[in-house]
Amino acid sequence: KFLKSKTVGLIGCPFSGGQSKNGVQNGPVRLVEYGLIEQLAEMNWKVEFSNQDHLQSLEPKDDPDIGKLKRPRYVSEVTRNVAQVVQDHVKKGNLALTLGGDHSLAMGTVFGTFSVHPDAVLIWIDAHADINTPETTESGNIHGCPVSFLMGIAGNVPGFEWLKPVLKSDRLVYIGLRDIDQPEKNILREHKIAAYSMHEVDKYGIGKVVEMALDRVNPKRDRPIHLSFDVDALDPSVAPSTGTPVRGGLTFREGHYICEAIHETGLLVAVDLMEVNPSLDDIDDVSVFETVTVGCSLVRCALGETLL
Ligand code: B3U
Ligand code: MN
Ligand code: MN
Repeated sequence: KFLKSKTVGLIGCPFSGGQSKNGVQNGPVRLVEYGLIEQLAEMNWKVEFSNQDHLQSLEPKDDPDIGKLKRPRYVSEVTRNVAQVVQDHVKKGNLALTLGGDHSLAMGTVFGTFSVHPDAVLIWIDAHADINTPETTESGNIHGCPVSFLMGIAGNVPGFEWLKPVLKSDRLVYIGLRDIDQPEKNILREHKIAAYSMHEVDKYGIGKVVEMALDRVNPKRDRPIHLSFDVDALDPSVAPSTGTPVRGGLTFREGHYICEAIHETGLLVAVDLMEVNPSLDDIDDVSVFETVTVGCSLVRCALGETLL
């Protein structure tokens, strides 16, 4: 409905500046090495791949903290660039598929989508709410903050003037939450943001949860959808190779079901797959293999791969 052709703009973003562990910048290369492009081509997608390897060169020589925020200038420059690439694809009617990299990149991807489709909705699949403000963040890691910036509740942070608030609180829904800071809980409540934690997934089942989520933000099923999938939403037994794993997550099938059901709406215009870290210290090859392959298969399901 919103796509002009079966073309996917595959955007590799080797970026780790939104958090403090090394390795997540290698996520995109690994996903591609494991065959993602061929797999999508096999599904009859035309793939326009661009690896944004210039992103790392945007790192400023000097990037002192602003308040608690770490590497603010670097994150801002990178996400501003990513926003432009996503925007170009979405404007052309391509599906924008961004591979991270850490989740601060979603400041760029979501901004890019919403600058073309201001009426879009954001479905955020994550163990974390990533809605800390520069005031509430304890870690100072900006990958814990992108949603507050997108909503315009982050206040004025020097360097982020370009990031106009595009996301209204009733256009955002979370699935998979289980590790939320107290100030984030307050923000979710205050803004009446739709959120389905693992408790609701257990209580209602994933089928019902996805339906309720879509009913909340997209009742007429007429708004374009941006899906931002943090691989740590999955249980660490399924996707261990990520920077901040949290026990009690989505099963393999629950994660895939979400992607399949959102594909079925026919409304998807952009997908992010974030926080795949194939080069963590102390991680074994099997864990990396499982995480990268599950990442590829989530993407395939979001792009229409079916079981039958
Ligand atoms: N809420 C914490 C932890 C966190 C958020 N996102 C991830 N971890 N991956 C924070 O740092 O803001
Ligand atoms: Mn996240
Ligand atoms: Mn997360």
